[in-house]
Amino acid sequence: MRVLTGRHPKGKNTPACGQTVTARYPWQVPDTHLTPPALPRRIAHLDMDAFYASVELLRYPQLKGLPVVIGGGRRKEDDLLGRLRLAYPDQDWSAEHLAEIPLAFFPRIAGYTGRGVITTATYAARTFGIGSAMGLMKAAKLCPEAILLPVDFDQYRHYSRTFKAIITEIAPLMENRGVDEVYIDFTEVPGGQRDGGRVLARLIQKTIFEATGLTCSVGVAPNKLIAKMASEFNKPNGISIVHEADLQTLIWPLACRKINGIGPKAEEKLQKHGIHTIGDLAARDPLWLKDNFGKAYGAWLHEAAWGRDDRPVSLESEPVSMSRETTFEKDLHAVRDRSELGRIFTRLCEQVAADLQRKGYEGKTIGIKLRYDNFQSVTRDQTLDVYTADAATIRQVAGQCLKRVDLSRRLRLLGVRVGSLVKQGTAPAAPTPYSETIGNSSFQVNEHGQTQLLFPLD
Ligand code: TTP
Ligand code: MG
Ligand code: MG
Repeated sequence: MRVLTGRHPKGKNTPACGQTVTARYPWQVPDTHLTPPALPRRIAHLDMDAFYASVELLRYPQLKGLPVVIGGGRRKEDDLLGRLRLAYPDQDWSAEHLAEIPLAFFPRIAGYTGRGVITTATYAARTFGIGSAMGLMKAAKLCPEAILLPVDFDQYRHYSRTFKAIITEIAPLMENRGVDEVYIDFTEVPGGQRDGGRVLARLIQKTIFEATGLTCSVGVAPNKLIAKMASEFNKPNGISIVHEADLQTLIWPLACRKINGIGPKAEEKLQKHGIHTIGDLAARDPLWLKDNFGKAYGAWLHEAAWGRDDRPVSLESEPVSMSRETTFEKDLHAVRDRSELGRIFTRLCEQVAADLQRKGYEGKTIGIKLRYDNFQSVTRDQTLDVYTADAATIRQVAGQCLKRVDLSRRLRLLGVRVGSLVKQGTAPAAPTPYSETIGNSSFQVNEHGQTQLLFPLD
């Protein structure tokens, strides 16, 4: 992985560009230490606004300003057009005419009864309290008039690649952080220091918008940790500039949860100790934090609260894990719905294996995730001695993980994950069959050793 530290790239003894270094007298040693002082680090975090929904609005501009939610299913090429052809057979309803589809033709969420979940919602829908990860049925109660569109990952991936290519044309030091966000090292880029980085942020925003019609929000700060928080300050289509001196006024009043790395569990524990804001956290003795949250995490909490983070912007970000999960149409029971669960489980394993193979990765930590009918979630994983992208192996090991969870409750979600990824073919030679440890006993599993899987292999 190539890593950028934001230091000035010129060699120490390199004269500044265009400058001639001469010694008038032999005893005068030419001053070759003309390297300009290192520039202060300026790191941007850029995040697209309501990304999936905004991409949908590009093809259906008539929905601009309306509450729209994305989720519930995958887009089948032109459900809508098919219905239009039936309703208005004398008109041309080819794909170029999507912008002419009358509003009345779009499906609403009113009366939705499935188990679908929202991936994202337009800002107009968010004013009703609708947001990512919310069940569509709940959203239907909050805003029955909201328009429901299915997901189209190919389209989102296309725009994801497009906006990232635009950024690297302007500022080459970019780290991919997912489908709709990146970190960018502004330090050395023209405009990256002007007005704290606002000039460059504005240029990038404008160029992305002109090329795609999509808006984004940018936070520019001394490091990734603060930049990530700052990109949310002025969403949508906003720019926020944060300097070190703004720590107390802009960062300390925020909830601890705003720090990327403080999840719901840590937040709950912090709250139990009366720590609500980042300022509360900064005020705690670092030794107390270490005692209560563990040495490494406690130390990190302290540094984060003081806005310190020197992680570099790395050019390539490798995926850490790949997973597939599904929420069932109705809750399923491990015994009563054994064969259906088995089929779904096998399909998830095959999908993860196909994802790994398509992208050229293999992994050795295989895990499962369950969500019960009471919404409680559990995960289990197991690490092998070998790296794999093989569906049957993933299925076998994930099946072992399933034996370690309570299966007396009904389930609403099942997921399979493969982690500790490496590029295919780069893994060190593997020892013999993998072993797993349950409690204190370690045993080998091989082709024939696998006895009873929870769900039958079909
Ligand atoms: P986000 O950047 O978190 O959200 P967003 O771009 O929709 O909205 P915002 O303006 O607040 O940034 O996520 C990017 C995309 O990832 C989002 O458009 C849909 C998808 N996503 C999910 O599928 N499920 C989720 O729970 C979240 C949070 C996002
Ligand atoms: Mg976003
Ligand atoms: Mg995002």
